[in-house]
Amino acid sequence: MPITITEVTLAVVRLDLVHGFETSSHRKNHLDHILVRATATDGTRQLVGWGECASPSDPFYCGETTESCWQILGEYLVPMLLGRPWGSVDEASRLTAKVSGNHFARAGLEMACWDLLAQARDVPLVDLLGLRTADRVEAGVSLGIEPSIDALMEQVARHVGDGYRRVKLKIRPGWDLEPVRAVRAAFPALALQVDANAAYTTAEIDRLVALDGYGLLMVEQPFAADDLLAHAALARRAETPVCLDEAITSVAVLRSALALRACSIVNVKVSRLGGVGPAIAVHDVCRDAGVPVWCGGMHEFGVGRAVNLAVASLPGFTLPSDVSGSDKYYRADIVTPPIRAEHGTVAVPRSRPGIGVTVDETMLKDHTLRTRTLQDGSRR
Ligand code: OSB
Ligand code: MG
Repeated sequence: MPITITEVTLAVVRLDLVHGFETSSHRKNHLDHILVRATATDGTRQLVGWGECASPSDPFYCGETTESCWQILGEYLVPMLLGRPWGSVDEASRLTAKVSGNHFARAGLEMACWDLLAQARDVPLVDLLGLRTADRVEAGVSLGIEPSIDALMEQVARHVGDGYRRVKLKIRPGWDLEPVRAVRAAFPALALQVDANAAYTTAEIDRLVALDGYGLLMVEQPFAADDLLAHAALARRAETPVCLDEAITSVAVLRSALALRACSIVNVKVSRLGGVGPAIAVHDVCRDAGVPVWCGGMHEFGVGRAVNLAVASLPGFTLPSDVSGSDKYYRADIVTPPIRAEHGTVAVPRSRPGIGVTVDETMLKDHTLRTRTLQDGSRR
């Protein structure tokens, strides 16, 4: 039976980070994500599916913001889907295909569709995605820029002490060689990688080449999102593998990046790509090309985190993810059961149909800044 969404409630939800997070572009102490609650019928039962729009509030990682997602979801994506039956998430996505870009907004609604479909079929989401999925996902941590090397070393020691076996350091020109050298000296065997969030220009390429020799797993997105040739130039000169994050917005761009040899590793993010479907498509192309992938994150709350875990369980995800336990980020999450790491791995939710976590309505209410409900009549 096809699924028809009859009502959607959008909620801007704010959670404070336990530790402020600074990247090459800015610092943040809390996140405002939009939770998407979709009520639907599959002909016999009423179902409720959840999605999370993990857009940053500011247009620094990409052009989208919480406010742009609120606008695009409320005025376009949700009205285009309300009241229209679909039999697969691919079909649901085609109903909103006229909306170009806006991947974070799109991903929030698409996730809710996957949750609904998995519940309608009575299976955990992971069972809809593919064969040979893993039960646990190797998780690393992504650590922000700190005011001092000492403060950074304290963060690294804490997370290594918690059992994480892979650490990613945020870098920018001026905060790169020194922190890498210090962490490498103190943790000679630690799996270590760096992420520049597009902070470098090709004039600074020598600094990046100088990272060779510290045994890094990869350098992630040193140059601007659209500058594939700059990444190809670094890949030719450096031994450290180049990984792309912001640059990979679609399978088409991925194919161009691979053809230009701009990267040898890809960070797959459900939100950046516009949902689970596009993330799987990127995974499949990389697997066929022999390019290893790993699952990146956007500081997701429990809903998006559970979805990331299902995606990260696919067989091409051979490198440790950024999908750490919720307690790395938040004192309390909005879902139960809580998502936790043990010995640096996180279990893929499989114990119930759908995304595998339940939204705690009290937590949600306590942290909601505003809501908007749309019904079938608001169809576009
Ligand atoms: O570039 O991978 C990134 C967080 C926000 C925006 C961009 C990035 C990140 C992270 C942290 O590195 C990933 C996470 O722990 O969820
Ligand atoms: Mg990144």
